[in-house]
Amino acid sequence: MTQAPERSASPRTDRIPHDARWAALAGVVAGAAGLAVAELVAALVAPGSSTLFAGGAAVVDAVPGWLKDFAVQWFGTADKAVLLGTMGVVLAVGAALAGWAELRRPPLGSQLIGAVGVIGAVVAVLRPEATPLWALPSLVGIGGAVIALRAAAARLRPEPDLRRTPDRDAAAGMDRRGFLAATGIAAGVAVLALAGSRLVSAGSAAVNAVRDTLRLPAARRAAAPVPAGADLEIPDLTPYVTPNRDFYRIDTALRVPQLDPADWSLEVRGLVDEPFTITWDELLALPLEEHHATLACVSNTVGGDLIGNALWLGYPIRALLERARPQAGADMVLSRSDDGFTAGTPLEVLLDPDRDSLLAVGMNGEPLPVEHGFPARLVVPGLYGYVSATKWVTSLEVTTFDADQGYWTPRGWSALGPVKVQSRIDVPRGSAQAGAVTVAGVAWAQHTGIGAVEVRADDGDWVPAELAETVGPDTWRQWHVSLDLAAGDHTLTVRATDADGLTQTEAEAPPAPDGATGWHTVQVSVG
Ligand SMILES: Nc1nc2c(c(=O)[nH]1)N[C@H]1C(S)=C(S)[C@@H](COP(=O)(O)O)O[C@H]1N2
Ligand SMILES: [Mo]
Repeated sequence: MTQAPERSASPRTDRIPHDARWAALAGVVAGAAGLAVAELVAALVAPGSSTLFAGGAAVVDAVPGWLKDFAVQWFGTADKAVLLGTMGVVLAVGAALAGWAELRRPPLGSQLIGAVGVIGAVVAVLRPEATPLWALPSLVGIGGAVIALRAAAARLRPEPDLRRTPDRDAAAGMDRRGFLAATGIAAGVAVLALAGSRLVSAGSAAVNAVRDTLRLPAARRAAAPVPAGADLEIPDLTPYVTPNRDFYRIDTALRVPQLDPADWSLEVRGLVDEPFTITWDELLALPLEEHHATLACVSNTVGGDLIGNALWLGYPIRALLERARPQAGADMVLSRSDDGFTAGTPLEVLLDPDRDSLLAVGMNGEPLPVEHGFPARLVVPGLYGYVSATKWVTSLEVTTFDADQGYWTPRGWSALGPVKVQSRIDVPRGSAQAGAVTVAGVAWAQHTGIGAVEVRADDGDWVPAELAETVGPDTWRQWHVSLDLAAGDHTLTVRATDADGLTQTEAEAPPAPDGATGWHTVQVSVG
């Protein structure tokens, strides 16, 4: 075969070694190997320091409030999987483009991948919980990716002197085996590194094992027993106490922090006379208390399910703060999680002797599940989780609202987050039989308590619902009522009034900045 030398500069898509698709594949394989090696190094350095997770965490932090809200509403607890999946697609496309660029305009592709590595390293080092070592995974991993890509691409590209020869077959054909070898080695490294990182992070399975064998002490002050009438046990009605496996989970952690209680401690510091640190064993030796409290997320929409009620075991935050002796002028406690999340809680609320705010270690009779904050978290009745319920908590800093703010405040959420009175219809959903229809649900106004719930069908009169019993004002309350409904389509509406006489507003407001309002309605077709 003969070709004019001057044609050799035109794009050659006819031969595999010159096909941009092979270069793209090399890019993807090199990128995957780099990320896998970064995972492996991260497993040794610190779990959150990998390019993927540090980058993902930075994306989560950079996401504006409305988009976070949107993600939670559309994907719920799958929001993290969606984020990681999207990142995977973006990175794969980027790596393919880098492979192609490396073929056509060397070393542009390696530069692109290298830039991702440098950005990954910088982003990792800037994580709130990072040390300088956090740069390592991205630098080592992406360095490896660059080497792999250069090696593979060089084999797709005839040597410059050969490029000028008319005999391109020799030039092109010679590279094919080398290309496959280079790419194959990179793919092998990717698989091995991933397997290795799995092995090393089996340490995280160890935290689960520690949790499984852990025995928490009994409460010195037990919770008031749940009255028999607190749970109406109506089919499909949310149970009074939410089982741990059904408890909603909301946090910014792409990777659940794995804290071994033996290494955990809580530091109480800031504007205090007596800063101190308490270890796990010291905490468990203190007289623990148990309280039921309903935890709600500010992102919950009207009728939504980002709310749950549990029995918490822990030590009063008030007692910890009193021991540290807050100074005059302080008005906020900034609690910090191992993963860098922070919440700003009014000091006054935490010092209130009538409010059972806990540094909790137990949830419904077990150690906290790892995704709910193991080994310790805060629970403050009456405040939304984002300003109070720090999971994996490692420090309490007494400070001021002027000097500091919690994680969500600069992202468009209110600095103060008292829970708003709300109610939800759980039953019926969809359809019902004509005649007496049981309508039931839950209502909450944590720390104030629910005074009344009313339901109406269509534009009819409000009918008072019967309230179930409750352990106290800090939990939600079930309610039920029987309505006579004729065949046809109906809209049921509920509204609650708190124990202070405040009835929830009909005005609809979105979750941001301080909690959704409006009445929950459901459509029922009665036949
Ligand atoms: N470390 C950490 N703690 C956190 C959060 C977080 O993102 N990180 N989110 C808060 C929010 S917004 C809520 S609503 C509650 C949810 O607690 P749960 O996941 O146990 O239901 O945790 C709070 N504590
Ligand atoms: Mo939340």
